[in-house]
Amino acid sequence: MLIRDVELKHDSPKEFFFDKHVKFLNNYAKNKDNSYEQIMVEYLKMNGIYWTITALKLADSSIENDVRQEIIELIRSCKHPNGGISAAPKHDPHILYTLSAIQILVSLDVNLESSNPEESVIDVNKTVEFVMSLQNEDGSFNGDHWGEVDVRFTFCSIASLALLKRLDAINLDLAIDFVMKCYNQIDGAFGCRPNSESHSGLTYCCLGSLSIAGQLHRIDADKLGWWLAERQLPSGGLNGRPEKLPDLCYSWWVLSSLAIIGRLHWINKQKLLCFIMACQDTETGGFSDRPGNMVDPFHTLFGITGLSLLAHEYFDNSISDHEQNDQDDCIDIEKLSKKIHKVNPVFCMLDQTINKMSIRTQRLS
Ligand code: GRG
Ligand code: ZN
Repeated sequence: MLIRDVELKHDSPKEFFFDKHVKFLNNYAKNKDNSYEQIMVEYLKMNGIYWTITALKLADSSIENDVRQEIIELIRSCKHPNGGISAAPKHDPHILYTLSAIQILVSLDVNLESSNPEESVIDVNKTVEFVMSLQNEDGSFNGDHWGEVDVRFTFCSIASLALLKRLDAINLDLAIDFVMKCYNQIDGAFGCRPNSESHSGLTYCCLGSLSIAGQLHRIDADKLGWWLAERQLPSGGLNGRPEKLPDLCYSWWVLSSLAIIGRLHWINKQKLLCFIMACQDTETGGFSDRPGNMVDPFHTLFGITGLSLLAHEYFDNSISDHEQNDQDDCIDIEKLSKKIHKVNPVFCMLDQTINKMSIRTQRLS
């Protein structure tokens, strides 16, 4: 099989440039840094705020009150009469941005229960109706009223309703039956629709849906774990599917999938840590998809979430503490676990926040 990879330079950064990343993220949240226009485009605004707020929360950085207020007002102005939420004002509502908006509001501790329309940022009943309207007869979900079907939209719908505590509003059994139709027996992973090529991003969406629904027993975790572990390349980085280049965001899509099925230790932690660290810009802060490329908040979030999973969830009982220490000589994971909070592998939010809301997810061991 063809292997495409990158080579890490000998002088690649090995430490975590914590303060620089927080500064980079704060600048993005305040929308004051004009050097990242390509990802600040309006059609990704709601996602961009979710990536930034989540990364800042994981780095234990407080969100200034005026920034919080601005974000809440933006979400208010992205609400639509059908209950859906758009990426930016005057754009069309879509489930991708609806989930991001809900994640942001939950992370910012905004009270979604308020019955006073003046106080409530979104109308929860209307938003639930929007999600319900997206489900098709075969259990699948459209992303919006244009009708594209993809398991990404299944995950966004299920995760949105789980955060709103309204999972009973959809036919969850049928939704999971559709997810299982996207399961590929041959490699144990999932595609975007039935009979589509397996991809780790879509595998995360399917495992997240199965985890929320408590249906993880329906997959072959060993076969899937093997396919996911094979995503690691000689550089230590991970790709999304065979024969593709490594990309930092797969430190989330692949690692969270492995964490959900209890097989995170099937990849080489130290090699992946070196790849993640090499994707930092030590001058501006932030992470890029591959070493030396332009940084952006999307890859910055997934660099940090990857580090969080490695720091808090990687338990390898097969090697002794002594060997573990030997392996850890490259990057001090112990120090990292004190700087970065634990991320929830299903919701990609602070684990504490999900626990505080008593939202249950299933994990395999
Ligand atoms: C709450 C974290 C979170 C996510 C919400 C939007 C979403 C749910 C998940 C996205 C999952 C994902 C990354 C899917 C990828 C789909 C796909 C087939 C990408 C292929 O893109 P290429 O060809 O990338 O540009 P590769 O790396 O395969 O070359
Ligand atoms: Zn990427």
